[in-house]
Amino acid sequence: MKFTKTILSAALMGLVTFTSQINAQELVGWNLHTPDNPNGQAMEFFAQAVEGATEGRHTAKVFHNGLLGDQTSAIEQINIGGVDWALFSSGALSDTVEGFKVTSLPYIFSSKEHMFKVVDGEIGQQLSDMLASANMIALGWFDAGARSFYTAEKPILSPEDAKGQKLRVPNAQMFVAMAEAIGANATPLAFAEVYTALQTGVVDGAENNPPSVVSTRHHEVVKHYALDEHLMVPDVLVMSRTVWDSLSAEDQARVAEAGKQAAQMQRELWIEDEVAAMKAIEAQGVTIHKIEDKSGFMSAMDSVYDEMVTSDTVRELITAVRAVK
Ligand code: GTR
Repeated sequence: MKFTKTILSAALMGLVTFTSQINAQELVGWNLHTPDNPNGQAMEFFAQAVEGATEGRHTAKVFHNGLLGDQTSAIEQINIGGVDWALFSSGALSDTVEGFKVTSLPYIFSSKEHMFKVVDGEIGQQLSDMLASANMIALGWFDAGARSFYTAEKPILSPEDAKGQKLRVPNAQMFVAMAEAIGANATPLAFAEVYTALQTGVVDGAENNPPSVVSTRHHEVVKHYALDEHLMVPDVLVMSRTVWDSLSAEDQARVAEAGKQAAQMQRELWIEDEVAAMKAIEAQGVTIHKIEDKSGFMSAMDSVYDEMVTSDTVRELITAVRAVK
């Protein structure tokens, strides 16, 4: 990362004041989450591992809490050099990299084991190749749990309950299609804006995994969490291909190993954090609704497939994902 380049792109985002902390040699990392959540911790680990493994030839710094901008702009920044490495959600990437539509489809994975088998295997490699064409090198797949709906007044226990509710979704076509499929009023908003939107009643609810509900304190401003688990969208740790190409082959191997270790660490921390988050949500007085029969949600979301699956590549990938046992 060249200092001037960082200054320029940060200036574009109105963030010049923060960049004075950025050292000329440092690889700038973008994280949407807090430093102490599993993603933040694993990214800190990665930053240190890169420095250690390359004997200081490369150093890395993570900017947490979306300090360098929201996820949509961070994806653009990786292309223009404002961000060197980042943790992105498959969902957020689905508008940019076609294959990520597949990992962002409702109920595409039958379990967490299925999801990891897919992303750690041949299909994950195919997705990595697609990412590389979009100037990103995949370094590790992180657990992002399952996303479920949480609401201020009426719980969403069936698709009918969502009708007319204003639900916040991330800024990607897939999420909008998903909310509309159950008759909700989809309201795309950046992650950082959701707390206030819930608190002031701009939206009636949102959807996310338990650790994100707690780290954003959304559980303080809702009453119901209905576990329909409609989306299991893994996150992916990426490095800008431009930066990657500038590393020696040895350093690339070391950085790749650091990415693998960071993913391993994150997956372990995530399991503990998910349990702690569910306890915190309950302790806050939010009613947790287990949904044993998800078939109503599943069939309602069939229409998302009709809308989003528009190419043979995506169709073939879906068939391949379903064939992984
Ligand atoms: C989180 C995910 C983020 C982002 C966020 C959101 O679970 O890790 O990448 O998608 O949800 O809802 O905006």
